Amino acid sequence: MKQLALFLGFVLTLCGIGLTASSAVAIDGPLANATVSFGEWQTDPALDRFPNNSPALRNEHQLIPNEVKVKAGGAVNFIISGLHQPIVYDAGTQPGDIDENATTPSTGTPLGLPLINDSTDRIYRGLDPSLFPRDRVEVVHFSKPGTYLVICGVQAHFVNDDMFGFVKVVP
Ligand SMILES: [Cu+2]
Repeated sequence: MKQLALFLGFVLTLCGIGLTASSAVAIDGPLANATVSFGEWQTDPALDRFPNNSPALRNEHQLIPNEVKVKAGGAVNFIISGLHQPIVYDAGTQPGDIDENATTPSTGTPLGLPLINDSTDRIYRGLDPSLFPRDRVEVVHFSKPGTYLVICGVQAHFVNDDMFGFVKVVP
């Protein structure tokens, strides 16, 4: 009898593990993730980046698409092309809420470029873009419904070029 109880306990433990594992399974379907082009290289006139050329004046400072939708628990793939830094603010934050004068200097190349450093309601700040190649990816998880503001942390891009967009997270 004691052995049976132990066995049942073992089975229940296995089930518990199974339930835990299944509840942690990632969401599926077309709204499980979305892709945002975070800056784009121009092609007119033709741009030749070979072998390692990233001209600052040949980059579009935009988020395309400007608004994407994912389900809660989903992710957004920010495909970064150019010197950009994705920063995400909590649901409801508007571009006008950002203190664009609160900055921190970039630490790589270029050195001392003002990067927006307003931590109020900030839920994600990307890498210092001056330390990395111009083309890279950051994948950001969105756990709760709401409309999230995403800005480029490069001060001049946000202030002069309106480089921002939104992630709409649905239940
Ligand atoms: Cu930018």
